[in-house]
This record gives sequence, C-alpha cells and structure tokens, in this order.
Amino acid sequence: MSQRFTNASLMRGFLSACLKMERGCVEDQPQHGENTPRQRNSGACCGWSRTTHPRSGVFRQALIVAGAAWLLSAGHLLAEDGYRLWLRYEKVEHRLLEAYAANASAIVVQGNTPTCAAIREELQLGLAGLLSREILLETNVPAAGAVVVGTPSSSSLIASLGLDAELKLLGPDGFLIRSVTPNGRRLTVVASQSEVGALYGTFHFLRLMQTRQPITGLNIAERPALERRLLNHWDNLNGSVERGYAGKSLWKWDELPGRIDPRYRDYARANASLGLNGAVLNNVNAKPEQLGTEYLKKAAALADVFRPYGIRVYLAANFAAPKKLGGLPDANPNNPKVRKWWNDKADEIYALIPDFGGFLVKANSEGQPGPQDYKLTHADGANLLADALAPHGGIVMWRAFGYNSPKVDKDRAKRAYLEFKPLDGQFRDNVIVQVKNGPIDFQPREPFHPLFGGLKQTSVMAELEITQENMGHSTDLVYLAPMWREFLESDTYAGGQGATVASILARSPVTAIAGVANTGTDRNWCGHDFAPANWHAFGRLAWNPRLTAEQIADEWARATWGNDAMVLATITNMMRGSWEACVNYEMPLGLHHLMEAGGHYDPKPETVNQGAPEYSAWYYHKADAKGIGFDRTKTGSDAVSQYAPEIRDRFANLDTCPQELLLWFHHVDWDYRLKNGRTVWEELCFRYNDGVEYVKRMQAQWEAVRGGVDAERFEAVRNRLELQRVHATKWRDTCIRYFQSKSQKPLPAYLTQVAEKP
Ligand code: GCV
Repeated sequence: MSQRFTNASLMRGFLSACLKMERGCVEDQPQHGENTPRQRNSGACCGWSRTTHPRSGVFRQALIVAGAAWLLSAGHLLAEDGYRLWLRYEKVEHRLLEAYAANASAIVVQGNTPTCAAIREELQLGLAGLLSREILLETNVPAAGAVVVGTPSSSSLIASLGLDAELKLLGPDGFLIRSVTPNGRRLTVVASQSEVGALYGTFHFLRLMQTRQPITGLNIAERPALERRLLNHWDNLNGSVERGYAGKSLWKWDELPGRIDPRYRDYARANASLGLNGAVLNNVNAKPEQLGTEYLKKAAALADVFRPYGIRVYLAANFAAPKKLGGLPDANPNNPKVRKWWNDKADEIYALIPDFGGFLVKANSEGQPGPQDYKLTHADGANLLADALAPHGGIVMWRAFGYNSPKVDKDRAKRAYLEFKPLDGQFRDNVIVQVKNGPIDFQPREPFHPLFGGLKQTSVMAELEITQENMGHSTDLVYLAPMWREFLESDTYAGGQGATVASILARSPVTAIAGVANTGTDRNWCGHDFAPANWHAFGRLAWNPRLTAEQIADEWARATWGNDAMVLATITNMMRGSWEACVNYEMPLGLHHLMEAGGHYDPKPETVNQGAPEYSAWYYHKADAKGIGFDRTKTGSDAVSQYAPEIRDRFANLDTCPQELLLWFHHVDWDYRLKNGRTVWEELCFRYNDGVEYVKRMQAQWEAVRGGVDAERFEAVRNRLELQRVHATKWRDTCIRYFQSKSQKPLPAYLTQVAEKP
C-alpha cells in the first residue's frame, strides 16, 4: 500500500517539476498601488501553480516519462510534507480513471482576467494530478467531455446556455455545475455570475473527483450562507503570531512590497478552494503603524496577490492611530480633526487597495484604546470609522470582546452583553458587531454568547478560534467542526423557536463570520498535520453551516490522506470524538478557564490573581469542600437571564441544563447525582480519565495506518500523539489531584496512580 502512495506523489511531484523547468522559475514582481486588478505573471517557483498556456508537448512528455521512470526505478522518494494541504490531487484509482477522464477531457475557460487564469491553472493542475495526464486547454468549440467554466459575460458558451435567471438566484459567489448536451455534445458547465464564483465552482468540481463522487448527471447549485467569510490573523509586524503555533507569520513585512513570497498565492488558493473571501492581515492588538503609508503599501501588495482568488484584504485598526500615528492630541471621535484623519486615511487606503474590505477593531479590551477613553460608547467609536469607510463601501467589524471592568458586573461572562445590548440599533449600517462564540473566551466548550439573538437591530457576526489556543496548540489532535456545529445549531429562541445562531448570522443586513487563523510558516502550514482540518472545516462551514462535521472530515481526509477505505475510516474515527475528548481531559462538565495564565497550554486550577480575579481559575470553578461550579442562576450571577426565556429556563434548571454545561451554570455538591447515576465527583473523575483514554485509543488507531500513509506524515503525527498523551495526562492528573484536595473524596480504582504522584 505504501508503494502506491509513494509512487503517486512521486509522479505528481516530478510532473510539476518538469512543468516548472519548462517555463522557467520567475518570481512575480509586485506592482502594488494599482487601481484595478491586473493580469499577473502566473509563475510561482515553489508553490503549486503552473503555466496557463498549452505548449507543444513532445519533448516535455518524453522528459516526464523518462524522468518518472528513473525516479521510480531508483526508488527516490519525494517527501509528503503537508504543504499541499487538501489540494494534493493525487491520481484516482484505476476503476474510476477512465470514467472521470471521459468527462474532463478538455478545459474551456474563456476570458483573460487573472481569475480566469487562476481557474485554468487550477483545472490543469488538478486534472493532471487526478487523471495523470495533460488536459488540453481549448478556446472555443469544446470537444465532447470538456469542462466549460465561466460567467455569461465572459463566456459566449455559458451565455448561450440561458442560465442567467438561475445564476442570479445564487448571488455573486454562487455557482452551478451541470452536465449538459448542447448540440449533442456532452459537456460539464461550471457557471456563475462572477468569475470568483466560477473559481469556487471549479474547486467544487475538483472536490467531486477528490472525494470520488460521480461527475456525470450533475446538477449542483451552491450559494454561500454568508457574504463575508474571513480569516483573522493575529499576526504582528515583527513576524510573531499571537496564539500562533505553526512558526512565524506568513506575511514577511520586511520583504514586502519588494518581494512576493510564492506562498501568498498558495494561501489564497487554499482559501478560495473553501470559499473564504477575506483576510484581516494583522493582530487585533493592533499597532498604529499598520495604518501608516509604508505598511499600507505592503498590504496592497498582498491584496494584489489575493485579488484573483477573490480574497479581500482587511486591517485591524488601532483606535488611537490618529494620536499615535497622526500626531493629533487625542483620538476623540468628537474631535473634527480626528474625523478628518480617519476620512483621509480611508481615502489613502482605497487609493492603494480599491477593494479594501474594512477595519476590524478591538476597543477598550485588554488594554486596547477605544471610545470609552473619551467617555463615549462602542457605537460612537464604531460609527466614526464606519463613516470614513462608507463612501468606499467598506465595513467596520467591531468586536464585542470586552470584560475589563468589574464595575459592569462581577461575572465576566455577563459584561459584553451588558455593554452592547443597550447600544442595539445605534450602529451605522456598515458596522457589524463581531462576537466570540461563547461569553468568556474560546474555552474548550462554552454555551453560545447571549448577544446572538440578544442584538436585534444590529448586524452580528461570529468569531471562532481555529488556532487551538486553549486546546493543546498544534500539539493536540482536536477536530473542531463538532464544536462549531454545536454552536451554529444552538437555538437562541430570539423571536421564537428555530432561531439558530446560523440563521441569526444569515439574517443580518451585513452577513459575516470570522475564524482566527492557525496558519504560519511551518512547511505544513499549521504545525500538526491534522490541524489544517480545522482551517478547512471553518471555511466549509462558513460557506455552508449545514454541512455535518462528519461530511467535512470525510472530505478533508480523502483529499489530504487518500481514499483508502481503511485509512479513511481510521482517520475520520479519530477525528470524530477528538474535541469531546479534549474537553474531557481539560475542562469537562462545563468547567472553564483552568489553564495557566500565559501560554494557555498547561493546567493550573490553583491560579490566583488578586489584582484581576477573572484571571484566577478559582473565580470560575469555585471548588471547595462542599462542591464545585459557577452559579449563574438567579441565586448566583443570573447570567442565565441574558438568554431568551426558553433558554434561560433550560440552563437555570438543574434537571434540564445540559450536563456538558452543568458547572458553567451551577454550583453543585460533590455528591450531586447525575442522570447516569454517578455523582459529580465520580463523573469528573470518569471524564478526565476518559479523555486520556481516547488519546491512547487514537495512538493505537494511528499505528494501524502505518504503511497506509506516507512515512513522513505518519511519524510526525505519531510523535504529536505521544505528546498529546502526555499533555492530556498532565491535565487529568493535575486537575484531579487539585479537586480531590478540595472534595476529599476517594479516587476510583482506575485513578489510583494519580494519587500516588507527588
Ligand atoms: C488577540 C484572548 C487571547 C488573546 C487575544 C484575545 C482577543 O484573551 O488570549 O491572545 O488577543 O483573546 O481575542 O482579543
């Protein structure tokens, strides 16, 4: 089996090397500052991209065949290093090859824009890999079996099919994939109103083959649920990444705009393949300098690379920039000079980046400046920036992540709601409030934030954390789609039953979702070879929140690891329960914020911070001799009242509160008996141990795929699973020992080792 995998990647690698040799390896020189998208040289030396132009192939084919034969016979191995993510395009199995090839025998993409070039390149690259042959580009009259991609305005062929009305219903990013037979010729049409939509359709078509689905009789119509689907990069100007665990920042600010790293384009390709269409380049803890002319030019160079792939650039803005960068005495929204500064800044940005998406702002939170510095509200601050961007069509994503003032409420979980709910309806139309999934801060499991459904006259977007800040960084294998599905499906009961978070997001005037990226300069992008599954899952859910975690895992695993049934079943099995396992070995039953203060990797349930109680673990778990948990019912902080009555009552009642959130909402005695018959103490022990056992099972399962996946990634994952076992065990043992020191309860037999340790 391993031979098969090795040969496939070998062939593909060599093929791509030959193509690169043929066209020469010329890096693009950026031409930032242009006002219109422009045609770019398509060469990318070290990426996946290849030329769009068909060339005479006799010499090349001979070279490929001879070279591949040499490589195979010599037993040379090309490394499988994870760089290609889910776009590996490995050759399909023999039984499917001819059927696929007959329906993807030629490519027709009319149009000469950079996006059309990107479509052509992707199809050529993808089909060459999947079908292991060169697929010809045709210009006009397609042969039977051709794939025709485009828009009615760029392609006369698409225009002739009369799809306009249907395409209109799918919006600018939506697409159709249809098997048609105009004039008796069998074709596959990928059509959209926009070229970027056609690019999304192209990736979808390739995905059908990557996941071994039929490509005949197609009638697929897709439309994204949300308009803006963004990654938030917490990347700093010095190249570090806040909460980044995969090397340095992808953006080489010191090299930009002079040198364009080929990786930028591959980043854009990966995002476009999922339908992601925006990137906030810099950390929300933003440096004012990011808005200075020097860095705007650098951002513009990135925007130029991303544009053909439909990715718009956004920037995190420091609210005090008019003062710190502009030299004004203050950044007060009521100061006309401050208004003018933001207006001028917006003009400057749009002159450099005509499709600039807008600003993301963290204000009056964790030390960041904001309108409250001038006794003004979040709405005043957001509207200031919104007014500057409005003439250009930009938006402001104003974060609701603020909890610093205990004066607002003693319970940190209540503060954001209390600050933002009274401002509902006061934000400009081009403001969208960005709310983290839960009311604390990206804990392994949280109930949904009450601002979803709570804000009724304000656009609301969700912020998810792809990077595993509190879930084992890039050491632990934790597949997050089940968590995001639980969140998106949560019924807020805002205005009645069925108002899920997903539907609330989709009904805002501006619709959006953001994920805090887990990318970095590590060769495999995300550190752990399974971590791209979370980037992938976020993108797929941003496009379609109804996809199940299982569907997405299956799709990612096939494209990333291959279609061998045993390998696939093992990998998806491991992924399936990995989030729940992490919750269990870190913070089960609704426990939260037990991690150590700085790195958020190790457990520290004993943390005490006198100065800022919300940084103390005890503030959250409140364990003592009698019991454990945070009472957020009427007898406690009454945070439950921030939810709609149906949800409030469900969470407040011990009988109906989901067991997974028990200690989030309730303080209970150690002997409190759960529906399964165990006491809280017993259940805690059980879950902590169960989490560790799951990791051990993943280790055993992974051993079973040895030889079924490439050796390089196999070893890398194997090593990380062992580190995860150590990490999980540390969490279990530390927490159990600590809680036992409070409860004084006996340990179950399976945990006696824990007690023996110092
Ligand atoms: C970017 C948490 C993280 C911080 C992060 C902050 C935020 O507190 O630990 O690193 O800062 O959230 O989302 O603003």
